[in-house]
Amino acid sequence: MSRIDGIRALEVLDSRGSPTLEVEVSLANGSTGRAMVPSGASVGSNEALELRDGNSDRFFGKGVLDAICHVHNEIQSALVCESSFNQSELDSTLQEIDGTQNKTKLGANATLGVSLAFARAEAQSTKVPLYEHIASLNRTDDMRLPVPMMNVLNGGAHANNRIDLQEFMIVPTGMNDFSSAIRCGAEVFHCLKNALSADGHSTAVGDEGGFAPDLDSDESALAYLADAIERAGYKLGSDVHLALDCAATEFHSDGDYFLQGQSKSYTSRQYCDYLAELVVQFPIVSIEDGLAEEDWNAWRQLTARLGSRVQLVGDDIFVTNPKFLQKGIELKVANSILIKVNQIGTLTETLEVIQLAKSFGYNTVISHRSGDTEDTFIADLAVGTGAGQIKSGSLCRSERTSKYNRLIRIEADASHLDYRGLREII
Ligand code: 2PG
Ligand code: MG
Repeated sequence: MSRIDGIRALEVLDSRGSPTLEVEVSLANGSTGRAMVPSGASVGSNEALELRDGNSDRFFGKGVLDAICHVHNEIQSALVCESSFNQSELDSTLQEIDGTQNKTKLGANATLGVSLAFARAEAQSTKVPLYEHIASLNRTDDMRLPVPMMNVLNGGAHANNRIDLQEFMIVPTGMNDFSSAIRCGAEVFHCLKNALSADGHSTAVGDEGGFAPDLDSDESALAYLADAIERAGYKLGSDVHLALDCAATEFHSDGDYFLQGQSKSYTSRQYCDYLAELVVQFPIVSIEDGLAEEDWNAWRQLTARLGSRVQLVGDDIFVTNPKFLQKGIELKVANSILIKVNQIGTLTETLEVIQLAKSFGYNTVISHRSGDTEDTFIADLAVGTGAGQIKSGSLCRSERTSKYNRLIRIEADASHLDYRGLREII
């Protein structure tokens, strides 16, 4: 419980050079906490609202001064008072003063910045690491280091190439600790770079730091990854597996999936067949958004078909929202959920959806956004909730590696924390 002395919000830049909020919360006891808000490109249509000014004179309409005004006005007047708050009271107050389903009044970027900054300030005032503070909010002692899913090849909305699938990830499932998993990822990343360059492909990187070569098929991208893993001296399918984020909502329209790279249109059923074939061809342990957010029926079929062998992660379809996850649980859709704090807009609601997922045996993967910042909150969130997995992009660009580096630091400081490798996923 803490009394808040002041809240300050600033307009800073994210990794794409677009404005975002940084919020600082000062407590009456002198502690302070700061947080920066991430931003997506392939955005689910039911996500909480990211409030942008729309004033084309500034940042091409992307300014966040209105959200900042909400922090300095409505939010500040409700929270800077004689009362003390704990995290869930603070987050309920934010929800109340917003009063809408999707935070359309204040903006989820305003509420999230305040919510995360307050959590950091409270961790500082109780003198515990942020992940331990999060574990105490979550009433769990199931803290552990997550398995990283590292996106080393970018396509879709995150790159300027013909590859339709958005993320090709490596998952070092056979490592014994987190820092060895990162070392493995970095070694594979460099082998991939050499192989692409030797074949005359570009090694410029996309939004999440993965390479963005203009390859002609998804299979070719997967083959490059498989080859790089072996060149780096690891065993494909035991030391390291593969994972995909298709972000299929992006290429779904009028009921069909149109893959530009192949100039080919698939029905939902044919597209499920296509994914099932990829799983036979390559050691893929996890597929995120294999289908579009509105294609619930096909999601059910895909889950019935692959769900016992492959982790099927719902991102756009669940949008970190208990209401959509509940529907998924009832319909037996997916077996895992991607957790993005800015899809829902407060820490307490994020913790609720993680608890709901775990109580129904769904895996949880904590995620960055394609527009991110140097803020490392999600690293602590992954440990403090015992989420099991994290994806924070590739092994370069500091807004990606900052999360991995924070986890390396946590591992070094807290030798009691467990790391479970493949057992976490399957
Ligand atoms: C995703 C994310 C993060 P974006 O689809 O999972 O990798 O991308 O932030 O653009 O939604
Ligand atoms: Mg996704």
